[in-house]
Amino acid sequence: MARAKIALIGGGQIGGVLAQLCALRELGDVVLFDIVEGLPQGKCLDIAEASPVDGFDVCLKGTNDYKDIEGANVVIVTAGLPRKPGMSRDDLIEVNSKIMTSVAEGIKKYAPQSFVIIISNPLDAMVTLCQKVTGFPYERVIGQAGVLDSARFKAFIAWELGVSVKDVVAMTLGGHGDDMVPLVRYASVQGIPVMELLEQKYGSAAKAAEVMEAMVKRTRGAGGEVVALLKTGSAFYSPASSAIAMAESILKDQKRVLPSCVYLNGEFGVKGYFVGVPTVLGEKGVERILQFKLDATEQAMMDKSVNAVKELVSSMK
Ligand code: TXD
Repeated sequence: MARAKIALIGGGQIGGVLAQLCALRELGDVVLFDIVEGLPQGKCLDIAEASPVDGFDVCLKGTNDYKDIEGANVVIVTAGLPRKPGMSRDDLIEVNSKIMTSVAEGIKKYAPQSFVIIISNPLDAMVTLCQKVTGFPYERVIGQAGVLDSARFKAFIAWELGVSVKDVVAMTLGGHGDDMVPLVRYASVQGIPVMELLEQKYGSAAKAAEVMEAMVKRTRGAGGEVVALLKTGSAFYSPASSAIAMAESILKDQKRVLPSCVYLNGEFGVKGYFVGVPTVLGEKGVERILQFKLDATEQAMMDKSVNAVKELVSSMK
């Protein structure tokens, strides 16, 4: 059976890690595209030369020609500028919209049957634009934000409680901005509410709430925290790992429940916008959106986040 083909558009920081993860996990053959000559070719050669050490059998090809993505099953897009300290994700909209338009045209022409996972910021707007330009069905165009935002939330909870990250369940909803919605009520350690464990640790509900509030705040600002440390760009290891989890679930039909930025048609009270919600990802792409009831506070936070997405999208027109 032929191997799957994964096209990575953008061979920068995230693109390079994506290529390496695809190879290490033998997810499929990789084509890494960038407009900078030599960059994707050099990264692919470098990764391929590690194959005898790591023991993976996949082909890696760096290219500056869209034709090489022909027949890709999954396309992951990181093309675009990253943030610098002091910038918000939304500051990237003008320049990254132009880039995304050309990228989407390339995907439409050469990989018309592919599933597309967008990583480029501002995420919610870039997914919207990519779907518009490609005209692909909604279940085949999704954005990565929630897997990473949730992973950050989970990591902070695990470190706070001194338990394995593997045993923490937690999720964020909404847009990939400072108004994202970390769901405190559903955060658990193997089903045990995190709030209960925090209360035991600190001896009072008030202190537990304070500690949780700090973790929620850190989650919302986690991208910026990394930008402030790196100074020259934004997070790249964790966004790559997150998108790979989504691609793997689609390619292997795992039907994992992963928060993804997807088109909503009334779910969670949102119609006509791409917003982060829990989805089942499988061989058909977005196979289902898992809906559940939000309480009044959560719904208010979700509405605020969705309004930010709406403003962002309208600023693109
Ligand atoms: O969780 C998330 N969604 C994110 C998103 C988390 C962190 C960073 N996120 C965003 O991903 C970030 O704000 C950027 O918009 C993208 C890519 O971040 P990365 O750190 O990989 O940026 P780089 O290193 O600058 O790489 C971008 C590459 C670079 O090599 C450019 O030459 C290339 O994009 N580029 C293009 N490729 C193809 N086609 C065009 N037109 C193009 N223009 C630039």
